[in-house]
Amino acid sequence: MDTVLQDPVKERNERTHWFRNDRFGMFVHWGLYAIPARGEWVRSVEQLSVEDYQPYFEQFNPDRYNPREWAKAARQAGMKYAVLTAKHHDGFCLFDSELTDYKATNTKAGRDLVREFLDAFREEGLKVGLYYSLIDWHHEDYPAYGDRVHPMRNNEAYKRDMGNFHRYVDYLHGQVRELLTNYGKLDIMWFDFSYDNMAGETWRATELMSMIRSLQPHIVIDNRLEASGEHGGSIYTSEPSIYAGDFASPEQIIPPEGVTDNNGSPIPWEACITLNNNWGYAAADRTYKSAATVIRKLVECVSKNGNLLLNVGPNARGEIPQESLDILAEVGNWIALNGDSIYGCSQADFPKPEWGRYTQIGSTLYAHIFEESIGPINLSGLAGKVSRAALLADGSEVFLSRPWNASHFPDDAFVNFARPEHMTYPLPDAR
Ligand code: FHN
Repeated sequence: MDTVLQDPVKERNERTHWFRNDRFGMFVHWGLYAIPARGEWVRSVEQLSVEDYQPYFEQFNPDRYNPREWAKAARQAGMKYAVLTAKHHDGFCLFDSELTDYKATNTKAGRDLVREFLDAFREEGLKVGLYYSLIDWHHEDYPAYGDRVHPMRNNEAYKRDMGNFHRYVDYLHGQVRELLTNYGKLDIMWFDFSYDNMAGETWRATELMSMIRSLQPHIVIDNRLEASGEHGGSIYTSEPSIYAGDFASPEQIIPPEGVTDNNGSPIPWEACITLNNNWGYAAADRTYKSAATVIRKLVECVSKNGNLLLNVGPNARGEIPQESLDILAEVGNWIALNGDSIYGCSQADFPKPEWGRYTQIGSTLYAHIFEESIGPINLSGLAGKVSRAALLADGSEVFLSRPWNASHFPDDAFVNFARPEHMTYPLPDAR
């Protein structure tokens, strides 16, 4: 019987207040897989044995790793928090765990990459989180044979007795304890991922959550101890389990209507999205999203009560790809002018207009006009509900009664026009 919290929704809302305010974070997928540079699933996709993968451990030496530069790029992009892979599915630990030799401090790097990351991002004023993979392709007690996510799925040579799986779960709990004990205050714990019968109590999740809440009671946790992404889990019910998590984690998509529980009440959620098509560094993948696309995705998330966790995949020398840095800088230029329409904002009281999206904070409405809006942009629907309108970027007045075309506005990906003192509408009870 899963333990049901006294008032889980109230507790969740208190824990996630900062998270629902900050709206925009950086996801960082980094590890040995940056050397083959074919994405973080390369061991599985190419069915590489532990021995095949070992050269990457021996070579790993990110001589250009300077997390302060990463943190500056995130801050300047308008990101308010960041999550780093402390251990991904390949089992390689970027932190100095006492429980394994398969860690960065035993490579030529000789450094605790997690500690340096956390220090740097805190110094830049961002909140910090760690991603921890429940799946572990390296650990000898993690199931291999037949497990659909293990690289050597049906290779008899890798057939193992599930009988020792409890030793892996002990290891998992022990490493989470290390991360929550040895690295200061963490703001997010990002577990990844549950599947088939590998979920919930298979990870001894009740015991794990009790330990987490005792060590860092404030920490915000995703829903993947129980599920994966936006699929399922008791977070979608009015009685979430103790390990339901604090936010749903749709991946590579923005849910059409946002995320609500089975009573229609909004649930905190965060869409995690790659800048190109890979989480881990993939040298050949140049299919980067434009800054305009990123901004619109951020606006869309916020307009539906959600967050955007935008991923970068640093290379084997420890550098974020220049393409990613350029996009982040351009997004940052937009947010510097328009951040009021993102931070602290949520879904508006008005239905989505055909020419873009609304975000709202208190009685202030922000209208985001997407440039592909065709034909006149009719704002008259807001007349009588909004006192005045102005371009957020330069404060210039916008007449609600006048039909507009997107070309009337600066050639941003889209423009906002609002300002607390210019575009307010009477509170519902004052109408
Ligand atoms: O398998 C992982 C994948 O490598 C990546 O870490 C994403 C990020 O959310 N999570 C899993 C796929 O859902």
